[in-house]
Amino acid sequence: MAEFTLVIGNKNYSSWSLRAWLALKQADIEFNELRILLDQPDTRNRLLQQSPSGKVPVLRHGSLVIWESIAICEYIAEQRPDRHLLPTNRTARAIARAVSAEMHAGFAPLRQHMPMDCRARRPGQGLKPGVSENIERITTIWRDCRHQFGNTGDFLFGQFTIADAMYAPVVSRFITYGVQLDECSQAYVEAMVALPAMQEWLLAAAAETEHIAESKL
Ligand SMILES: N[C@@H](CCC(=O)N[C@@H](CS)C(=O)NCC(=O)O)C(=O)O
Repeated sequence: MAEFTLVIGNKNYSSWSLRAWLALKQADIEFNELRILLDQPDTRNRLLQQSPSGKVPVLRHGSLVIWESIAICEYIAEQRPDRHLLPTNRTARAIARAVSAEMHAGFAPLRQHMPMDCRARRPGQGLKPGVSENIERITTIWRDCRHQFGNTGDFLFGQFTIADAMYAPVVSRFITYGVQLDECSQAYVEAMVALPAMQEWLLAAAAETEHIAESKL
């Protein structure tokens, strides 16, 4: 029995779950996974049994219950300092936290009009008001991080950090909605998708059989 349990939603749809799950995998932490299907008659009750906020993801570590994906990612980084899920350089660490918080708090148009649906391919759809501005801002963040901090690897801060976990669902969305990207952002998307853990999530999402209507996401 692993020390950690992560409560998640459907892998195909639950973007916030992906962030915490990927951080755990990249930290090389063993964990049990409890999946609660979203959009079912008993979803609300099942979520409330596990999660004080009634949302996933939730991480259980002994008697400690942590909700909110960004808090979970920070906790995971603290549990495995040797995995450097937060950059060791203070400047890089501050910016990693800033771009992670910006993702956690923002980009509502993108999240609303390009919901994560890993299996789907909807090129050209979702470009509703505000979405192009979100894409522009996200790709600016990606390029800036890659240029300033990325020279030791393929990720935003070189090696994989919690900032990459926070942007992982955006990577999936850009693929689903066929978003045209500059060379640097496209290379970043490809590096993220090539991660074995990301492949594992996408394969599991593809094998799920539940369908949630786009309008409900
Ligand atoms: N701010 C939260 C957002 C969590 C969230 O909205 N999770 C969705 C699934 S991706 C959820 O649990 N929704 C409840 C429901 O669909 O009933 C976080 O960062 O963890």
